[in-house]
Amino acid sequence: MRKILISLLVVCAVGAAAFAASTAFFSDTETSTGNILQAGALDLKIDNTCYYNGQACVLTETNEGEGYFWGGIVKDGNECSCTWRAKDLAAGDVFFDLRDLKPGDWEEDTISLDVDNDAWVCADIKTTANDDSSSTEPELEDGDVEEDPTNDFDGELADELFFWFWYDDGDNVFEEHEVNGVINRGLAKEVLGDAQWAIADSQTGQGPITGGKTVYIGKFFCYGDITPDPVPDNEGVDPTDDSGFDCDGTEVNNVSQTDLLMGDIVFEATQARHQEEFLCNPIKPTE
Ligand SMILES: [Ca+2]
Ligand SMILES: [Ca+2]
Ligand SMILES: [Ca+2]
Ligand SMILES: [Ca+2]
Repeated sequence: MRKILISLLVVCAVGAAAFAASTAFFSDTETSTGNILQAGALDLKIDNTCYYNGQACVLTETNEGEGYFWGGIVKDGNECSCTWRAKDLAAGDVFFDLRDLKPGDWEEDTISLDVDNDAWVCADIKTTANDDSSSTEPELEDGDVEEDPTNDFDGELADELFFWFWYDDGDNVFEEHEVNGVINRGLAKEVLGDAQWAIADSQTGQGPITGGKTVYIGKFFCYGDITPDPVPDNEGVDPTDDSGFDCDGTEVNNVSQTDLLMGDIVFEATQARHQEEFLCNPIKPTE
């Protein structure tokens, strides 16, 4: 009986093999390999170009290689550092580093902001010192009091430096078509202080900064009074020719001699996608 059963199993196995060999199925295969989900980048890069009293800080060839010099004139003491190519800012990258200001001095510099993805951008400006620094005789004769070394905010320079910030088109010149694009203007003590500025947020009207596009912020200060005198459209060259402002230091007296203004400027970019209502200065809920 056991032998018969084995024979039947063999017959069945042979039958199954014969069936498989004589039958086919339609089939199709689609393959997707290497699927990727990767986070995008949001990397803000900043460059700066500056002009001091009509001289440009420019990259210049030297015997040792390259360096930045006022007016491109290579000599000791004529180095400058406020022009640089687009990069991530690091320690020592400062927009202002001027230590011998005189009434009537002015500086123009244009900041370029580049993001690689659509972004809202805010600027956070904080004055860290407005110090008397030391007291000169003319300073005291003009009514200042002796420098207080324990007080970093006893100076008068923030009362004398007038600033003007605008959306520039990249030529570093304040032009007629830019008079409606003023971001801020006023004395340093009024506009710097501790401020959060909306360069591009949901209320500034131009939408986010587009990835790959450069946004320029023109910045001008005068040690004295500024009178805007915008250059006609398409006639802007650069501030060695005409900045679009007149700077008048005749009303400045001696109380700000040796005074020192220090501050930090932080640019912050945040993704625009999924943040359509983003504000640099969010409205605080009322309690
Ligand atoms: Ca002083
Ligand atoms: Ca002081
Ligand atoms: Ca311009
Ligand atoms: Ca002073």
